[in-house]
Amino acid sequence: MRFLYLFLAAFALTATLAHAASLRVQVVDQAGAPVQDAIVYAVPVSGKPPATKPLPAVIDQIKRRFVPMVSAVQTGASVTFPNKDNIEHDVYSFSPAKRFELNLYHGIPANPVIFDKPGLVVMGCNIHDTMVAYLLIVDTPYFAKTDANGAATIGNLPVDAYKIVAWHFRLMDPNAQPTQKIAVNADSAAKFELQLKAAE
Ligand SMILES: [Cu+2]
Repeated sequence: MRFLYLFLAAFALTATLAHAASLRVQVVDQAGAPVQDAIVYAVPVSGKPPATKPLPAVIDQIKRRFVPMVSAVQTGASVTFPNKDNIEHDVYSFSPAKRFELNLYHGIPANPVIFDKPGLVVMGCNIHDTMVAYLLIVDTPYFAKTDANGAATIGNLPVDAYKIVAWHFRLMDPNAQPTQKIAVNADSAAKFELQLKAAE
């Protein structure tokens, strides 16, 4: 009888662990070179993702650059834009997913910006033309950004079938984001080859 309990406990533990999967994604360009700063995200094929609360994010301004230059949030997330320079910035976007302007400021603006629609928001600074940031708003809590090796891991993914999407700000055709359908198990992997415009 004791053996049966042990067996059941082990079985329950295995079943619990099986619910948390991760997906490793490798992104390369048309020449096979690793692509940094690509966003990959996973949307369950069957129905909607769980109703998770979007995590807030921060986009700093440091030495007249947005840091990070590329990021992603779940739809509904709030983002703060701390200015860590000793000059003023004037952050704005004309993107349809979110038009806004934070008038000339130092330090941390009082109110975060809520990104309530999915899509791409490109931000700039009205004073410094070279400043640019890309924020991809996605309808899922499951996303990650590729590192210098073109690798990203989406963790804490419930075992399920997903549509995996890859995006990069230099995509040749921004409206044609490559997708793959994958049954994600305990430890799954996917690879994307993106057609990118040359870096400026
Ligand atoms: Cu500026």
